[in-house]
Amino acid sequence: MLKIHGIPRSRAFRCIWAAEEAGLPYEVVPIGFLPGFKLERAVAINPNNKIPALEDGDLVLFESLAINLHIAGKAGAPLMPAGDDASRVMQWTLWTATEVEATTMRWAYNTYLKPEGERVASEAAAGKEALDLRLAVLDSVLADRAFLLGDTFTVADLNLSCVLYAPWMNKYDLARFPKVKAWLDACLTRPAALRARQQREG
Ligand SMILES: N[C@@H](CCC(=O)N[C@@H](CS)C(=O)NCC(=O)O)C(=O)O
Repeated sequence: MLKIHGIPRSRAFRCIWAAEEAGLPYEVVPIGFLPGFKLERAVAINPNNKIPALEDGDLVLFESLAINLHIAGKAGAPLMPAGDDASRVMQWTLWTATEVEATTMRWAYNTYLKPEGERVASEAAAGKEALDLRLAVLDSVLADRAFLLGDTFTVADLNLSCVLYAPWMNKYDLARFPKVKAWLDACLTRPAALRARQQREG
């Protein structure tokens, strides 16, 4: 049984979604930053004292997107394809981590996450400008395919769309990126995504 340490309102949502897509049994160990959940406990499982972390038998992992690669690897194809497509999954996951997440968070912190008085409008604008550059790239890639690797949803789609869930949910202007909008709609309304979102949003 997979143990996902975290709460659905955190990045643990991503790993819950991955476990749902993989169809693997899991339990959520509720460690978090909401009242009643002490984040200090996370350091026992994750040296960064952050969530999520995964326990799978003797294996303990941190980093949500790496956890998702592990979960998808256990499920195999089509979620985690083999051969060159496994390298493409790695490419998109690293692109997500290095190019997309920080720009997304720069926009999100300064748009709705920080208390109103702490938000900096110029930071929000800079985050949006940087994220728009990435979304333009993504829109061009999705011009001739439904998902990142072709016709089939893989963990590459999961890892990128779970990071873009924040703008998608919070009225980010996607009008210039219709392919991205359609792809996000498709990813984030999959049955497994809806089951994970129900835990987070419900
Ligand atoms: N890169 C890490 C980020 C983990 C992270 O920052 N988690 C947040 C919750 S979503 C956290 O634990 N924050 C508490 C803190 O930074 O003290 C991942 O993707 O797992």
